[in-house]
Amino acid sequence: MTNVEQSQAQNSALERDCRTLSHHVLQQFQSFSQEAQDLSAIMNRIALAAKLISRRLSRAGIMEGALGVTGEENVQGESVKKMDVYANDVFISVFEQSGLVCRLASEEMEKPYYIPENCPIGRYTLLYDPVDGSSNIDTNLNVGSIFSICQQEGNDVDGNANDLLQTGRKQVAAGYILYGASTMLVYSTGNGVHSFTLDPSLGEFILAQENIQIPEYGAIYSLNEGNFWQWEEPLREYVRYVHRNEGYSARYGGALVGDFHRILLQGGVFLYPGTVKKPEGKLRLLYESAPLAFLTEQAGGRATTGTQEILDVIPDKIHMRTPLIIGSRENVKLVESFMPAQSQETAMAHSQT
Ligand code: P6P
Repeated sequence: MTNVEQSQAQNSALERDCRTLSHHVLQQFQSFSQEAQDLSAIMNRIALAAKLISRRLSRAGIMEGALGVTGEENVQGESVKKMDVYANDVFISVFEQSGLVCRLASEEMEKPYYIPENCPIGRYTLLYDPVDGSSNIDTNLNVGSIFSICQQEGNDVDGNANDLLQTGRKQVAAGYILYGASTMLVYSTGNGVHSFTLDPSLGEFILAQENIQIPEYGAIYSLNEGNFWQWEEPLREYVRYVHRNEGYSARYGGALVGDFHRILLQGGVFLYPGTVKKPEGKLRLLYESAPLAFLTEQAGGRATTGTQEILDVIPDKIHMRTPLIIGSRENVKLVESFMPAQSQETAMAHSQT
């Protein structure tokens, strides 16, 4: 390699290492407006939370407080892992004394957590699932954090955060962190979907991919077929179809973020449908399905309950659950083609609004 080529290679490596998350967020707004600076600062705090959680996960097997359960149950009635508590506290801690976020609504907390010193200065609310798929931790499989950022509307004087019961189209930003072979942060502020990889030697999230577009179609279908006996007949018909036709591959990791990330990059469809016993399904709208639906629509895909676009659903409570069918447009359309006519008409009407 000549000196010139070596210098060019060093410059391009330097340019790459300078494409950090906070710099990228400001670029999204192409201005230094208050909103741009707020979101850049909020994303920076989320990145700090991601680094703290990633660091503990990377040592889970050799340090206290990372593996196993607390013995408690959360508001969802699920067994709480030690990492769930740690990660939930991390997100709270990184926003205290930040002046940025006034409230945090989490899968792990029945009511939103208020940071009085930030209210009402910080007009933003963070909705998050601190560690999604935490049952994977004890077997060293991938887990994720999911986040959604909304602006506070009104003054929430009664502390019930009713202004959060709004459609996912009101999100100002959304994304997730995937704690996998590498730690990745994927986000959108409504101007495309962008991914960053944590460089532990720098302690920075470096831009990996800009304007990610989900393939129009993909071979992967991702759902827990152990629930087959609980599904409505139309969904069973869809699963029989992909079993009987060439060109489909089943992938299911049991952790939403990893399963979704695969679909985002390779195409296909992820499904967590309702069952006869639980028609609303398992996944929570405000801090699981809606943030991922925001990303999916930004990436050219679709996300539906089976009868309504996820981003059009208005929740009746913070921890509301909905069925989720999310991924490539053609794959979602194939799933819908097995739904009863009236559901298809409803879904079609919603998807064209
Ligand atoms: P099941 C993890 O508990 C989670 O909330 C999602 O991350 C994941 O997609 C789903 O539940 C897995 O649920 O019933 O297949 O174990």
